[in-house]
Amino acid sequence: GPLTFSFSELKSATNDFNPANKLGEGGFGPVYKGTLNDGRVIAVKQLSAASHQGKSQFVTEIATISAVQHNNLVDLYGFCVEGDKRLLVYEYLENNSLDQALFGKRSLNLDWSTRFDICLGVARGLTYLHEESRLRIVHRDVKASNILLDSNLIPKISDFGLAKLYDDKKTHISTRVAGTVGYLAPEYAMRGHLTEKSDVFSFGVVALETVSGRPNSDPSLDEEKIYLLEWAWYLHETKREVELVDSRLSEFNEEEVKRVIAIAFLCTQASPLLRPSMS
Ligand code: ACK
Repeated sequence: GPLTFSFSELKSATNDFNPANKLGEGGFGPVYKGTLNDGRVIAVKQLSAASHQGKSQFVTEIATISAVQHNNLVDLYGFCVEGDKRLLVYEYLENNSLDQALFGKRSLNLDWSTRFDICLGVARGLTYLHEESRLRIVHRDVKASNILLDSNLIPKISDFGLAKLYDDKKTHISTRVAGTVGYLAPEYAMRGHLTEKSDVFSFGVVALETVSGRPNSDPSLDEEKIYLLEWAWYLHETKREVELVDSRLSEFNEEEVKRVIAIAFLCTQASPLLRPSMS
């Protein structure tokens, strides 16, 4: 399980939370790069305002990540609770987030097969959370900025502060919908109806951002955007993220993938289901 760290240990690891070591601003608060005495490079997330909600996300994050382990989920080394201070300590991932890799100032030049491998890794991580872990977990905030890439560009799902356990036999209705606009499954956004399929929808959006190289917020996304959302919807309905990405898509070239997506689009055209992109 995760270890406890003292505040002074994390302070010295990050050189007194030196702004030069700041990686960015997460949902929780600032994230710093650091090095522990044993040489491990870490990312330290600091909960900025110790609000009630922040504290509960902090606990959710620790409880959830401690209970799971998978090559496509970020590894939590430990945490620190001292007075009002709350910090989380993760393995450091050298290539930052998928969002940065795709759309950042120093975006990476990702070839086609790397893009697929990233989608596949995210799909595997999610499938593990949904079906293979001891707990059954809905992440609720799957988005490109929550996917971190290691030195080999292996994707690691992070940010479990909004995660929820779910039970197939019950319908979970959230009174407070959490997540990120643009990635939210329509039935969840509109009716608070939460199942693991909400993550599958978000995954579809991430997958198409990864494949198209364009953010889903890009207003100039034309037909591709329709494909994107239709594909997301198709994945969501079939809940077969791994099979689709793995055994079907990875064997196709770019043109063929567009065709697969177009077929999914045609299939869902006839459906009276919600049309997330066009409503
Ligand atoms: O997109 P980024 O460069 O990658 O900016 C965000 C920022 O911190 C706020 O979340 C980066 N970040 C978060 N966790 C880690 C980590 N474990 N390793 C490396 N960078 C991280 C993230």
